[in-house]
Amino acid sequence: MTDMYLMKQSWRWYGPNDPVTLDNIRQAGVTDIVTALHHIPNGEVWTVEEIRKRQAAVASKGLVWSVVESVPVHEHIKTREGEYLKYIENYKQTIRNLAECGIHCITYNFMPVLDWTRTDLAFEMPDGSRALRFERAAFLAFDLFILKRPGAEKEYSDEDISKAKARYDRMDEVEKTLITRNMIAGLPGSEESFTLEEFQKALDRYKGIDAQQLRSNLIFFLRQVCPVCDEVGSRMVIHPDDPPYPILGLPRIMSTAEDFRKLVEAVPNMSNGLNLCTGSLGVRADNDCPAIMREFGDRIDFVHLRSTKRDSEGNFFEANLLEGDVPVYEMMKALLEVEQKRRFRIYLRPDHGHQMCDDLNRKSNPGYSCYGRLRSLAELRGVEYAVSKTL
Ligand code: CS2
Ligand code: MN
Repeated sequence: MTDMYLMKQSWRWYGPNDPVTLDNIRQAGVTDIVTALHHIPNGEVWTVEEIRKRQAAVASKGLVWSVVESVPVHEHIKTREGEYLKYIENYKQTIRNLAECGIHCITYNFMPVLDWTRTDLAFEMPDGSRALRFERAAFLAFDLFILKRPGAEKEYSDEDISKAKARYDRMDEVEKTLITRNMIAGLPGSEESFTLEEFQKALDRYKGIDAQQLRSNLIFFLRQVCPVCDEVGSRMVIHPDDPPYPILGLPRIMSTAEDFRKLVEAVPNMSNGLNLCTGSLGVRADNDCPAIMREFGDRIDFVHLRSTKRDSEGNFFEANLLEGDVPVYEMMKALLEVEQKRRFRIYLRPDHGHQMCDDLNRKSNPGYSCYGRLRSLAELRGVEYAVSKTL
């Protein structure tokens, strides 16, 4: 297999506070680390000194920090107000500083206010492991009866509202507190957390910003930063919306292949890239992830391979890799074919995994415990090995 291009096995590490240590990760057998300087406030420049410090910690265990996930995009850039020009300049400087340190793959997202959203972070699977889940009725109950977002009731059908009311009536105080925390207290990766009041204020900043406006703000941002990336040989890879549709009255613009097509048309620079997350895109039945892999292959340097299982009510949970809706075999085949064509190894990481085995008694970042991701990674290796034999 000397001339096969295989995936670059990577793993997300939240830095020195991550309960899953670099020593653990080394034993997972990956070569590359995906991390971010979470301690630097959104919008500020990541200095070469800070980047080097993290890089040295990773290197001391024989690993390489090659992908940033994420350099967060400040809310002012998303709404194009306030100090957005300053924040864009800072972003450019961070890109340059990362490049100076040899780090060229930069993940980001452009979801207003929230990063990924789940109602339940400990949904019990039949085998006793725990998964992340999005339950639509519970989510609507939060929106309509806990947050009481003005105008929310106009966005849902009568049937939806009565289901949400019934769901709300079944919640005790503990569950109400828990779902509120899951919604607004910041999941790992999202750098923001709010009180209910602050949260409503953050939503209000998007009054008057529809999908078209948000897209134009993203294009504005990309037209500024992509030339810098071109200069220093880096690529911005956008993470898709999760879930891939508008929520809480907020527009979302990176949910489908068509959404990415529009971005590429507006900003054709090759540094305008995609972080293909099959777990996020796969929540929609009309997203064909292997086809997206093939269509945009030369712009995809980073893949998150995980699977979700959806039902007809609009709920979904994060399934075992090989048991969800994502066609993992087809996806791996598309990925390997793109790699051979490009003569390039794409960074691939297991995304969220189940909380299982000893991790059930340990605190870790939701979705980012150790064993569940080890299981996914092992399965991914097996699929890759088998598919590579057929090429
Ligand atoms: C991640 C996202 O855990 C996850 O779902 O894939 O938080 C991702 O890091 C961001 O959206 C990228 O900016
Ligand atoms: Mn992802």
